[in-house]
Amino acid sequence: APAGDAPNGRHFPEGFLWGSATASYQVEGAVHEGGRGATVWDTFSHTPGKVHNGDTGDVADDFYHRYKQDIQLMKEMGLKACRFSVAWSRIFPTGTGSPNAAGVDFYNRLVDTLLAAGVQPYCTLYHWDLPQTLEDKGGWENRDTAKAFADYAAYTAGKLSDRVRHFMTMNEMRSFVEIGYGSGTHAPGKKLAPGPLAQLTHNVVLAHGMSVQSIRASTKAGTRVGIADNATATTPIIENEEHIAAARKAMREENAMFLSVILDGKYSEHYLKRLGADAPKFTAEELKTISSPMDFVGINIYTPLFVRADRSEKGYAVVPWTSTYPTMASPWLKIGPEALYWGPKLLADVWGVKEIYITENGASSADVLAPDGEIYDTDRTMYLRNYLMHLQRGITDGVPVKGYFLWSLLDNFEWADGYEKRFGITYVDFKTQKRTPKLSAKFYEEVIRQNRVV
Ligand code: PNW
Repeated sequence: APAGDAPNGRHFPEGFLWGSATASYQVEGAVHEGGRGATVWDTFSHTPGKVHNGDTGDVADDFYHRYKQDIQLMKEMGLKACRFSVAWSRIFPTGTGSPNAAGVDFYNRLVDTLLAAGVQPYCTLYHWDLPQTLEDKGGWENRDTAKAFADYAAYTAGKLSDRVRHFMTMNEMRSFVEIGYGSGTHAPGKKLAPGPLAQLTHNVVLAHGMSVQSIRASTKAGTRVGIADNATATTPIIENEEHIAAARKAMREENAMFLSVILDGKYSEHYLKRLGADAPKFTAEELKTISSPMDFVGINIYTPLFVRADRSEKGYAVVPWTSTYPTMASPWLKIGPEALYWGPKLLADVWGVKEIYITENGASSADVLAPDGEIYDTDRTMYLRNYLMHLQRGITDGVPVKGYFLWSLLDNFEWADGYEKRFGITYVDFKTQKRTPKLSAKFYEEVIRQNRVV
């Protein structure tokens, strides 16, 4: 080991799965090719005033045509795994009905190219690009959407499971529910009242559970099914007994309508009490479906939620952000490396989860080209180094994290922020589609090569 090494060497276990993550609408482009149907994000991004600068995903990173070169980039960086998502409307252009062979072909080629490059494919079945036809029938407010999702997921996973071992049902339920249907700043841009929003949330977790079952029924034995949830990473404000106990309670409570109902098979009393007349209607049978056992749990972690002990009935309180708290280029992205210790640790402690992946972690920065043509994103590199230190600390303490997917391989369509916020470790010139690995890519490559935080 190099001189000055920490006693434990900051090493990761042998075989640790280093990866990167992307999502269909954010990178693919080619929205009118291969028989793809329109999605809520096509509609939303083409509605004036919804996305920064009027940007759309029409071209994005043109990944649909450039995936081979991009997989070559992954290979050069030494990536062991790639998390990608399937665009539902490439497989079923109107959400249901007959499958579109050209769509399946694209993902077949993608998976084959990844495998040939020695990169393991991890497939997400829903990363927010709902077919527009389904939204026209009520979207996630309509319980039939849950059935349509389970059917699409089963069909797609069935086609890929001879080569793809890991499937994630959904990405970040809280984001597309609360931002898409609550505040309305993401597609489809609705602002539902608390009652209908809670019922929609219930349909979403039900869709997840139904798809866990349908994927199991349609895939090869040994297929592993999980989720990529943005579980709120409750983090003790000070690491002592009382605040850690508070963070533990908060973990269950703050995730009540998403991961907690999935892992507990019931809604917490506080959640139902807090909603009162707005609480969702559900049956015992549905709760059973929602909590269908998973093989692994993936969590996306960017920011902690600091909590402290208090004497309230809940036993904890959320600590508000100070106005000077450091953030990355996105105002919501508060820097809190401890979240990558406490998120997975509480997942393991509270629910006994035995196989955890960090399905996303990364940062936006104001990347600029230096005169020598390089991008020295020292802030993103600092961010990654510090978060990875805490991930390593957790694994050393026995937290069963098997892999880490950095968001993102490429700068891409950052939803309502358009192309203004860059999350890539590879810079993309959106005029020429030229890719330039940033300092952070070189840092990550070295982390992977040495299998330790450098
Ligand atoms: C995640 N917030 O989104 C998504 O899974 C990605 O598609 C996205 O590009 C990435 O993180 C970076 O934003 C989030 O407001 C969007 O707290 C918004 C929030 C969190 C995550």
